Amino acid sequence: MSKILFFNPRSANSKPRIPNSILQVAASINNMYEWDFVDGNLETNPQNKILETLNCGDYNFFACSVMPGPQLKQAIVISKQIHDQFPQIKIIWGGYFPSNQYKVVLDSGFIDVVVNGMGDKCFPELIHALQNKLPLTSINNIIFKENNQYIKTPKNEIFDLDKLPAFPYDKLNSIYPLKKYLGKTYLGTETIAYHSSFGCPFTCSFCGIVPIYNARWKGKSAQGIYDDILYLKNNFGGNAIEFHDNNFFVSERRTAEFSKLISKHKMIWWGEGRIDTIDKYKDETLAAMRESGCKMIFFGAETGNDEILKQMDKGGTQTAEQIEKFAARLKKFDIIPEYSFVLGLPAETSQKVMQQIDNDIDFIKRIKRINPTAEIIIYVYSPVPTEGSELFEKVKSTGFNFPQKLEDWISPEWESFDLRKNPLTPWLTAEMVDKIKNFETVLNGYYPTVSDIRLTPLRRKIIRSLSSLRYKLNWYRFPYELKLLQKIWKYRQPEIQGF
Ligand code: B12
Ligand code: SF4
Repeated sequence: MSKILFFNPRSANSKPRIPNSILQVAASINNMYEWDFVDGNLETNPQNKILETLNCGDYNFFACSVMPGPQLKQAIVISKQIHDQFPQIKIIWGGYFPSNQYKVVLDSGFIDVVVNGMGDKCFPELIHALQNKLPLTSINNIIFKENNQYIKTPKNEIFDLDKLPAFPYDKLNSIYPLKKYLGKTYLGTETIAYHSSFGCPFTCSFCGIVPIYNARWKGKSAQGIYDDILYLKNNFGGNAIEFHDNNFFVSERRTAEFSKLISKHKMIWWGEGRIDTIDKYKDETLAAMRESGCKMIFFGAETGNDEILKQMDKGGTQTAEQIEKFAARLKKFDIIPEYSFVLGLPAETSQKVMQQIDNDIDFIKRIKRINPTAEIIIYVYSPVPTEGSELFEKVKSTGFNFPQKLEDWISPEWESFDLRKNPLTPWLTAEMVDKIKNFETVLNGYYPTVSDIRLTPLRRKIIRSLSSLRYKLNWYRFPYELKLLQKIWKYRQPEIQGF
């Protein structure tokens, strides 16, 4: 009987979250195959731990979850070493990075199969087929290479989440105490990470979800979510919930039902949603959400430019005016809107790119005037290969190219690219990138994020008064004094590390 070793590469420097990607795939084979798990977030040397585990000779599969960014570092180095040292072990990658970048992954020569999107049904089928040397072509949701051709099998619809097997939380707890995953965050002292839906009904042209789920969304029932949360809370602890869905709030009915169910437990909760969706919610739903513990919601505000919004937000109805009004509306309900902006999109001329950046900076300041509690997250635009989208075609026409070799993704420049901090895009000059980053530094100084729980009131006061003149006079250049303080105080940026 062969065994599977799952690996979750390190994704954050602190506060490990419940590894939902691994739990969900492990649930699909839990009663069929033996498996073990190594979490790079909880091991000082995961490479040694993995090699030692594989040395026993019982394992035939190494199954790794990969999202863009720092996870790639351990994923690439360790997978390559396994391939060299244990050539009989099949290496399977799943998650957003291999699903979107399958060519570079399969061309590496050391990854055998990519799981494209949800792994629940295909993973057990894949293990069975590989074990018995059966053809893979009849298995949906996978990509592999045969005779130098990429074989991309058809996609399944999103599964009914209420019918999928329960997560093996107890087994996880026997490997790593589950308590270790319940981090202290802005939301609570023991924060549960939960993922309650797949996909998204929209098709924003910059988004890595679109190529995988093609504007489909399916959510677990409110009762199902509630039961899982209660199971975790009663067995392992938890007083807050961080919903990891791409778009938690698609169904107002589900949100309202969940709010009603969870309200008696006084758990603070947070999720990601769309402004144009939640703006349609009834006042009573918003009130019930806040009453039940929904303290903050993350929104892709993206930009204050209606023309760009249209270009980005195909199928959506979001406008600059609505972004402003909605910030004011949420203030009435005491829900903090966490608005994320994407600056530095391509335009016909360099002047136009700079103009867009300046306009967005003004717009962000306007939002802060309307609702000073609004949290602002700034990303520099990093293209995602959404083949055929208007925006991606525009990007390609500027000569932009993704790395051609898997190892290149872990070079420092591409790592920063993944973190949407250094775009490597030909239309953005150093001056533009500096302007965005310097504004971000000053903004974070004048309005430090509430989600950094280590930042004491005194530190907040000091950094706010230090950045006050800069912020008011629009003087963002060379904010070295603020950068230094943020470095010394290890200012936590929620866009990179989460809460
Ligand atoms: C949690 C999370 C984080 C956490 C990681 C915490 C941790 N666990 O250690 C933090 C906050 C650190 C983070 C950071 C980033 N993240 Co992140 N993150 C997520 C988030 C919200 C949830 C992931 C999750 O648990 N999903 C739940 C599971 C059940 O779903 P799943 O992963 O899709 O798994 C299914 C399939 O993909 C597949 N599968 C997944 N893994 C595997 C493995 C195997 C072997 C198999 C067979 C199948 C398989 O099967 C699963 C079950 O069907 C996702 C959004 C999302 N909704 O998934 C974004 C997401 C993955 N992140 C994303 C990004 C871009 C980042 C950043 C790079 C962004 C940034 N600018 O800072 C950073 C840097 C990453 C890093 N530090 O490594 C993007 C990726 C998009 C893309 N272009 O590919 C996503 C999709 C968010 C988004 N909407 O844009 N992230
Ligand atoms: S609403 Fe969010 S998750 Fe949905 S397509 Fe747009 S950016 Fe992606």
